[in-house]
Formats: sequence, C-alpha cells, structure tokens
Amino acid sequence: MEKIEQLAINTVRILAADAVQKANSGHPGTPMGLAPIGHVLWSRILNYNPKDPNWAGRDRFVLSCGHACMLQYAYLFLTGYDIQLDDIKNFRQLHSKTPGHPEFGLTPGIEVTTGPLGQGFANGVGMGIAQKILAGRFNKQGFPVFDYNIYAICSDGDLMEGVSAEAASLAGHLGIGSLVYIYDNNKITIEGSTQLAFDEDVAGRFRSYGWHVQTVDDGNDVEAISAAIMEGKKELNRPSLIIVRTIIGYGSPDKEGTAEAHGAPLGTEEVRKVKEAFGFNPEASFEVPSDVLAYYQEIGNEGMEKQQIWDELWQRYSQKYPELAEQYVNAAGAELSGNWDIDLPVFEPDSKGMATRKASGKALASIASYLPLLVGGAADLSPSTNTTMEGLGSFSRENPLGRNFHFGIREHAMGAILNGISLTKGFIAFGATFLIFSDYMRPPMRLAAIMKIRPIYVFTHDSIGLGEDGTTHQPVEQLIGLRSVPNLMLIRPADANETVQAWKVAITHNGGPVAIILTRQAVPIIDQKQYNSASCLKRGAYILSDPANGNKPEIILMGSGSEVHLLLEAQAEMFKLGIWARVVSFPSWELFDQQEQAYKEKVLPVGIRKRIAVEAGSSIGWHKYVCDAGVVIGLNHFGESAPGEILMDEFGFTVENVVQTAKLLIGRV
Ligand SMILES: Cc1ncc(C[n+]2csc(CCOP(=O)(O)OP(=O)(O)O)c2C)c(N)n1
Repeated sequence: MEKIEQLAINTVRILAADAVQKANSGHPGTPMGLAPIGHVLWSRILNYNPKDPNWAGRDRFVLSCGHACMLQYAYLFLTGYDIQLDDIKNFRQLHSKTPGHPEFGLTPGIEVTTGPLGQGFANGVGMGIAQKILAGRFNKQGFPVFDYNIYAICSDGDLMEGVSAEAASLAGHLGIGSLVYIYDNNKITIEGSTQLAFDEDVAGRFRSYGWHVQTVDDGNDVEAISAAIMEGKKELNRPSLIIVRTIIGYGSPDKEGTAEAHGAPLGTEEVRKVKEAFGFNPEASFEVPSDVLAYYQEIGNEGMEKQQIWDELWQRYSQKYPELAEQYVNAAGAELSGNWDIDLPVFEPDSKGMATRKASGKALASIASYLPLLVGGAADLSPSTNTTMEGLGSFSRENPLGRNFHFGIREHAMGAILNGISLTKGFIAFGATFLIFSDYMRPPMRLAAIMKIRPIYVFTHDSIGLGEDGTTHQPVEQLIGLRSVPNLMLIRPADANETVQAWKVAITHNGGPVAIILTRQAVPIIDQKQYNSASCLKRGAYILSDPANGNKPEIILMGSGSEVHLLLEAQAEMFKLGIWARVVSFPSWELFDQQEQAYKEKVLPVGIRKRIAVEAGSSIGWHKYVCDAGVVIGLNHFGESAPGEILMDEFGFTVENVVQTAKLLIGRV
C-alpha cells in the first residue's frame, strides 16, 4: 500500500468521526473500521462514473448496514459525485443529501435505501438476479455488455436477520456469481459483543448455502482485502462472501473494539485523540488533505474513461445486434411496446362467475406474452395464486432466460429481491403469495414505497371467503395495514373484468408498488352493459349503478372485491322496497384520492350522507368515505374455519344485512 492510501483511509475515518460529532448523532465506529475496505472498493475495484451515477454498465454497491453510511458518503464526496464537503457537514440534517441512512433517489450514487438490517443483503441478491437475466438476454460473444458485479458490505446484524438467510440460500441455489459480499466481522453490536447472541459458524453456514467463502484476518490489510475481492470476482458460478475481521472505531484510543463506538458520537475529546493518533491537526474539523482529494478525484475521473469504453462497446453492439439493443433501450426506459394490452381478456357476464385470482392469471398470461420486461413468481404458491406464466420457463442456475421465479417459501426475501430487480432498469417484477403472508414481507414493501419503485404484489386468498383454512389464513387487518403505507397502491377488484383493469393500472403505474388483492372463491362477473364499465377502475371508485327509475339516489352502497356483487343484489332488493340506492365499486382508495374534487363529488356527493361501506376486512378507515352518518359492515375480529359462504353469512356479509342496515340508516324499518 502506498503512503497516500493510508492517509486517504485515515481521512475517511476522521471525516466519519467529525460528521457524527457535528450531527451529535450517528454511527462513527463502523465506518472507521471499514475505511480500508471502502478504500479498496472505491479505488481499486468498483467500476463507476461519478458524473453519471446511473450508467447501465456500472458495478452496484450496496451498504447493507446502512447505519454506517458516513463511509459511503465520504467516498461519494471524495471521488467526485455531486456531494460536497458541506453535505458531509450537514449529515443527518433537514433536507440534506446525507440522511441518517442512505436513501435511493436522494443522494447520487446510492443504489438502494438501506437501514433495516438484512434488507440490503437481499436487495443485492435481486440485483444479481437481474444482472444474470440481462447477461443471459443481451451478452454476446465479444460483447459482455452486462458483465458487472454487485458488491455489498454487510454486518453482524445483517447476518443475524432472517431475511439474509433466505436470500443467501436462494442466491447459492441459483449460483448468482456476480455477488461479492464483504462481511464486516467486527463482533460488536449495540448491546456489546456478538458473543451475547451470535456465535454460529458463518463461514460454514455460507458454504452450506453454496457460497464461495474466504476470510481475511486483518481488516487493515489492504492487499489481502484486494486479493480476496479479486478472487471473489473470479468466481462466476457461486456468490462470494469475504469475512473480514475488523475493529469497530479503529483509531479511537478509548473506544475502539467496544460497543461505545457503535451508535453515538465519540465525544469531542475522543475525536481529538483520534486525530492525534492519525497525525491530523486535533484543532481542525472536516480536514481533507488536498493530495487525498486529488488522489480520489483522479480515480473518479478514470470512471469517465471506463464508461466511455463501455459506451463504445454498446455502440458496436447496437450496430451488430440492433434489435436486442432496441429491446434493452425500450425496457430500460420502461417503454411498454405499443400493443401490450391489445389481447387482454374480456369476460362475459356470469352469475356463477370466476375467482379473481383466476382472471388475474389470464390477464398476466396475456401481458407477459407481449412484455419481456415482466418477470416474477411466487413464494411456492404459483398454482394457488395463478401466477405461472405458461411457456416462459423457470429462471434457474442454468436458465437465465426463464421468466418465472421460484422464490421458495421465502416471502421476506421475495419482497427484498423484487426491490433489487426493480432497482435495475429494464424490469417490471411481480411476486405472489396469500394476502395473509404479506405480513411476512412488510419490511421490503415499505422500503419499495419509500423508494417509489414499482414491484407488483399479487395477493390472493383475500378474506374469510377463502374458507376452511381457517383463522390463521384469513386476513382481517391486512387491507387497512397496507392502505396505511404511503405510496403503496392497493387494488381490490370486484370481478374478473376489474381484475384485468387492475393489471393495466399496475403495469403503467409509476411511483410506488402496487398490490393487487384477489379472491380464492368465485365471484359473479358483472354485466358491463347493464352496469358501468370496469375500465372506470382507474378512477379508484366509480358509480357502478344508480337507481333504475332515474331517481336521485338517497343512499350510497360502496365496497370492494368480493362484496361488490352483494351491493348490486342489495340495490335490487331495496328498489323493490322503494329505496333508491347508488352502488359504488371502490377497488382502490389511493386511486380515488388522486382524482379531482369534481369527480369525487360526483361519485360521493356531499348531499348524500347516508352511506354504507361493505368489505370483509377491518372496518378501520372506511369512515373517511362513509362519513359520520354512515355505517361500515366490516370484520373486526378473526374468522373461523368453515366453508367461505357460511362464514360470509355468519359474519353479516349478506344481502339481508345490507338491506336491513340501509333501512335502519334511512329510518324506514
Ligand atoms: C431490522 C433492524 N433491527 C434493528 C436495527 C437497529 N440497529 C441498528 S445498528 C444495530 C446493531 C448492528 O450491529 P452490527 O450489525 O454488528 O453493526 P456494527 O456494530 O458493526 O455497526 C441495530 C440493532 C436496525 N437497523 N434494523
């Protein structure tokens, strides 16, 4: 190692200590221990161009232990991304580019939002899967256009979290060779030594997953770290883990190697001591020696040349394989090839009907045949969720062209892997399971919503209507739980035709994930000639039917999914009794809330205050739409094991109950 490299490493350590000290919060010790690894990555390994952080051929870097983000911010600043020293000084402050954990879309060079431990680990696996698909589809002899690697740093906490186990197991099975993960084995977490709770054989565990595992005993040995990473990179058929023994807070005489260096400022006196230990001026803050800055800027500039070389390769590729090049460019620009929706199924009215999961399968089959950018799969539930794309093959170690994923029974990793794929330009990724098991994947769903990326979730078996599987499988609080996530769009279509429209919205939506909520049981297919067209679903809620005699409605019945046909039947019964009801199909609160006021007023006029909402789930939240004078027929307790229709009757999801409730509401008992 050259002298300048040691100075560079110590500069980063001091920047981390200074920034955390100034913010008076944060995690100084981990970046201090990781600085030599960071140095190797940003100076010798990663292909990146600070002037074009999104260059398609770049290597990806994921800091799974996002709390150590001062490490990443320091290198982004030093190598010339659009981050200035002032941004470092503003660490963790309002509207700064340097928040407390890295955020995708906010800071140039941050590939993914990390912070909840374990997520980044699994996101990287998704990025690796995406790389394998891109390489399989587009690389040609002499044209390795998508040959990049995914590097990640993960910590004790990342490896303790179950999601990393799920993702690592799948990555080993699939042989995702582009992954080079570095495990920061500093043996310290918040409460103290990892001996308190974690003494498994990590190397043995990862070997058993099918990973290539190396160890580096000294986290300051830059050459050993470099050599191990190069070895890991050479492994094309196995993911690679490099276990590096580091010392948290390295350079802090009183705190290094202890939990005290983990999550709080070192203290002004201790920061002075760090500076003295490394030969820096203890009186100065945020000191960046000019030769260190020049050294990293030079490396950053080399990135521009790397990209130029790749651009030339792409130019030649585009000439030799114009169709493939165009296919990639369209996919990467999220352009949906012109006629992707021309063959969408249309379902004839049918009182016996069809399960919306089944209709979803038909819509998916049609869309997938036109859109190669659509990939996805289920957590071992593709037959039940109707998500197998027939004829499009299974993605596997041997077959990167397969478009059906088999995530195994790993919902949590599925969610995080979908995020990693969605963060790679050129894909729309979906994942499927039962609605109840969305609980197992809430953390990555939340992160997708924060990042405003757009995986599609297909959640079936959406209520007590699923029947005999019983209480454990019957969602009650899931709908309102998901509706409460900002940026997440939930669509619960009423029948087969609305389901097709839900897919249409999901495919064209940008700005966050979409969850399509589907029934296990058949629901009648609504006659679009007699009632309003299912294409109105895009408005979130729409007037499905007004009173037959042209009279002004006096009461509004609204609901979603399998309960909508009940409302139509109740409307007909009420008509016989001289009660004029409007039926509003309400598949998506989020879409409706986005409509202009005049439309909202048209569907739910302020003047009609008698309103009933019906949904086989928690009633929480519906009062926003039924208002004070309205009533919600919901389910505010758990279900039971019995046939679905019996449960619906038992818990009041009947025409009689809706009619009776309406009569009470308008005082005509
Ligand atoms: C899922 C999750 N649980 C808890 C936390 C809070 N947390 C942040 S850092 C940390 C300790 C992590 O220890 P380690 O991973 O060893 O990091 P290091 O001490 O090396 O910085 C915890 C519990 C979190 N960020 N994510």
